Amino acid sequence: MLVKTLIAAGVALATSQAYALQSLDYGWEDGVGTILGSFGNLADATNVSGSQSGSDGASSYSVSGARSGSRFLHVAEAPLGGTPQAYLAFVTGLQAGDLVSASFWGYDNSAGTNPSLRIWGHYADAADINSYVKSAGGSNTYTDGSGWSELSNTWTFDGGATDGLVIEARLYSMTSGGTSDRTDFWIDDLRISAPDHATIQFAAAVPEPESYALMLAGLGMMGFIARRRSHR
Ligand SMILES: [Ca+2]
Ligand SMILES: [Ca+2]
Repeated sequence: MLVKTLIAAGVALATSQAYALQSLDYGWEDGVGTILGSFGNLADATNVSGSQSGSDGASSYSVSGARSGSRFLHVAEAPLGGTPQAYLAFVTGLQAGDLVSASFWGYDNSAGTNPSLRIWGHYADAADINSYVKSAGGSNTYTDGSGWSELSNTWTFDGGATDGLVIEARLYSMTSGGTSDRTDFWIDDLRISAPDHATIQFAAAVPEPESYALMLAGLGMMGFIARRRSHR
């Protein structure tokens, strides 16, 4: 499915816009990264490994481990309410007509009923991932309940309002019959494809505030040294 999508994108590019595609694969294997942000009642984003168990809203259920590699993402909806969103990636520097494809795998052992996951997106300003501008839509397909299943979607950037696209995992919990005010979810193997001129951010690529401040301080010092030298 993804391959077909990329081929279709390639054909579209060949006939209209000549830019190269970049793609990113992230499977949480760094053991550190989680998500870039969230909306709604999203709780306990953690980078996990090995067998995990949690609540499906009514009873305990478990996953034997990562879909690939050894690490994967855990998130929860707690307390239940609305449709929480986990921000998995932020694609910025986009222009009208750009194609962005994204996919990830979600764990789900309840076919045809919640809990389930979907892939969705919304527009935001590149300077602030929390600057919701408007929905970008997504795929109406849910995780299929067979264990790990893949969710994917391709967006054509409309470019009218802003220059960033946030890729979301949307969490759907039991709406009736539940006994717990919490549902756990697991995600692995994120893949993003975007034009070369765009920037793809995901959780592991964001510098810690401390190291980022040090980096800025270092750049400032270099500028100071350069200025001093130019005065000699
Ligand atoms: Ca993984
Ligand atoms: Ca389900």
